[in-house]
Amino acid sequence: MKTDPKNTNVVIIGAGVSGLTLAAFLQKSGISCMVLERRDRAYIQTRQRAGVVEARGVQMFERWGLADQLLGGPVAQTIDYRVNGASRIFEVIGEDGSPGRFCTQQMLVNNLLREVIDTMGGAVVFDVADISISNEANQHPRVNYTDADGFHEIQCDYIAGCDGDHGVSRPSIPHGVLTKYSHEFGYAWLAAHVAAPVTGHPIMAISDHGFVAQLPRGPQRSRYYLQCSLSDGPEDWTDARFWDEIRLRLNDSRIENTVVYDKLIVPLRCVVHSPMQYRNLFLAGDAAHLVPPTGAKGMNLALYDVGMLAQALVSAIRDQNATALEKYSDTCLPHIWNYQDFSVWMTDLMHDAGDAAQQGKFRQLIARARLDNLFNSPTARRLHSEFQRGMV
Ligand code: RFL
Repeated sequence: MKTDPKNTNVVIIGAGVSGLTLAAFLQKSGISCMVLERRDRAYIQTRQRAGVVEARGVQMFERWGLADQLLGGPVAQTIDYRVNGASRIFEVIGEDGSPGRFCTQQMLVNNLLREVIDTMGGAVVFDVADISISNEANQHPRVNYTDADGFHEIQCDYIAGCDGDHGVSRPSIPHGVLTKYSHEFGYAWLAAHVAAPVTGHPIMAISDHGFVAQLPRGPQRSRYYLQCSLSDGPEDWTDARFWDEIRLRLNDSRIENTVVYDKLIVPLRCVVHSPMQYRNLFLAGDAAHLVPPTGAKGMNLALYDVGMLAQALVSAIRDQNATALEKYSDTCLPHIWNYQDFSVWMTDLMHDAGDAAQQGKFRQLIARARLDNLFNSPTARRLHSEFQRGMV
């Protein structure tokens, strides 16, 4: 049964890190919004992904007065870059001294839900289905959806498409408006969440047998990433094979098998959809671009987008000045391309330097020389630190 149209300033599609951050910023500015999420609350509260909010993101949350409510404590960002078992510790040192903060994506999403729903009384509707978008010229946009109560129609001023790579926002834009730019690396990562803490520093390890990383995901948990074939499925990686390969690539026979909670195959690729807007619909986060997880930039780019979008929406709605909104895509894309460049550089470095079967011995030695530069050249070290902090 059709209900009366509801009105709100902004409909946000997707309650991931970008949708919920945007909702928090808009609500703090007195702009009404509504978040529509296809999953249930329990599912999004337990979805595991990123680990650190970099310094740029921390400064953004501080400007909006939400850093202490949403983020964990400062994190000394160090990386143990290992080559065939030999450790070299890289310290991420910022020119202005401000650190990133440890905050898993899951922790940030949980804190955002508490802030948006419980503290600010915001509207987040879970378990929605059949979202359709009407975004015609010279008309208020409308969003239709169904939930357990039936069919709903919302009229709004603007729509934020924060629904990831497989959402409905981007496909609602007519064919030919957006251009997709993409790059495939030709390999994948097996991502596994395990019951073992990182005991020293987070590890990014290069080995003649392929790449492996171990990153912290809580006091007793960590995430391993193992380079694997694009054609592999989780079923190809028994726990026994997984742990044998970790010991081999980390050159450490003392590592013990522990519980493996989940295994996921992530193909490594880059995608940019340009422009990031059409009429009154604005794309943010993974709905607009994807980066390989090597540079740990996906969540951080999503935060960058919604910081820009929130400011632009507040100017347009509260101050009746739409200039920043009209330039939203032009403002975000140079930063996104810069971090695509960093992510490609990191991904090539970490994989070319490893298994020579990947790109050949010549590229392996070039990549190892680049890695030496990170430790021997103050200029290369400073630039790498600033990219890690998101400040370039
Ligand atoms: P999300 O987090 O995917 O949220 C999108 C939300 O939209 C919902 N949705 C819909 N809702 C309504 N209707 C529909 N039709 C819908 N379709 C989808 C989804 O259920 C979901 O709740 O996108 P968002 O908000 O743009 O955030 C992007 C980040 O999640 C992503 O970039 C990062 O997780 C990437 N990433 C990492 N980023 C980092 O900065 N550092 C890292 O260390 C890092 N590690 C990773 C990662 C991503 C990974 N995977 C799973 C690809 C590690 C991995 C393994």
